[in-house]
Amino acid sequence: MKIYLHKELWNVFILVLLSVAFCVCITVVGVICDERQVYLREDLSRFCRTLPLGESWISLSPVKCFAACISRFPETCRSMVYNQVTHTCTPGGTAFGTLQNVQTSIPKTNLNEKLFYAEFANPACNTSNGFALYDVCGTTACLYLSTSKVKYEIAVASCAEMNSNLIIANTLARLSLFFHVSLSYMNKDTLCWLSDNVMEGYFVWGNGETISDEIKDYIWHNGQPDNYNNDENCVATRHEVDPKPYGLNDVSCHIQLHFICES
Ligand SMILES: [Ca+2]
Ligand SMILES: [Ca+2]
Repeated sequence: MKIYLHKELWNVFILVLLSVAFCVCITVVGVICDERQVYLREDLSRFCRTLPLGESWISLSPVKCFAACISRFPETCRSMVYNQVTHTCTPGGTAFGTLQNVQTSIPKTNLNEKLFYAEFANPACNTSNGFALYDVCGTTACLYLSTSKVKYEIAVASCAEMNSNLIIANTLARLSLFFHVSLSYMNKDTLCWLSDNVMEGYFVWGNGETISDEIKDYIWHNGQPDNYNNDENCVATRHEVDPKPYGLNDVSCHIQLHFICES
């Protein structure tokens, strides 16, 4: 794995780090023998957060901090929080944006702490048919945002016709990406590929997965799912009526809503 600092970062702090990055890059390539290229990007807005992976330690720079994080947690390290004053390095998982009820995330309120997250190369995206790349805190997806409302069944079929699928938000990172695009780019209640059509109360994503432990405490809007009128087996965002806190709502599969496809 090669670690680079993101080219868009140009402030003085980052320029100093760039000279350090090269040395650490060589070290990490030698240890890990992995040709993936990873950009290490600072969250300048303090919008992104991450879940801590373990105890903190002292590292002399953010790049060395991330290299040690990758070494200790090769499967799960995707970010770190670095304190510029104390040089404390706290390892983190995949970064994500705003989600309700996430209490254990880092960074904390200390202004000396900065979050850096790994950003992998963008996935292929054919933008000639209305798809485009969207990114939240290093998680990138090729998405089509609907301009009209349809029933769930039609949304699933429409995405399939475009060689894609209705969006699956099965991780914290993908859930925050879905919320972010639904809220910031569409500002509409938006369907995802999740339903309890087969067994009431047993929600299954379009890829066959159930709701994971990682997201089960964050996915639902307050009081949802409620299977209102005994007729709610499909799932959508709920910010048109109630903008905060963000969370999903079970809705009738017969009502027409906007949707997002992912290729
Ligand atoms: Ca239901
Ligand atoms: Ca509901």
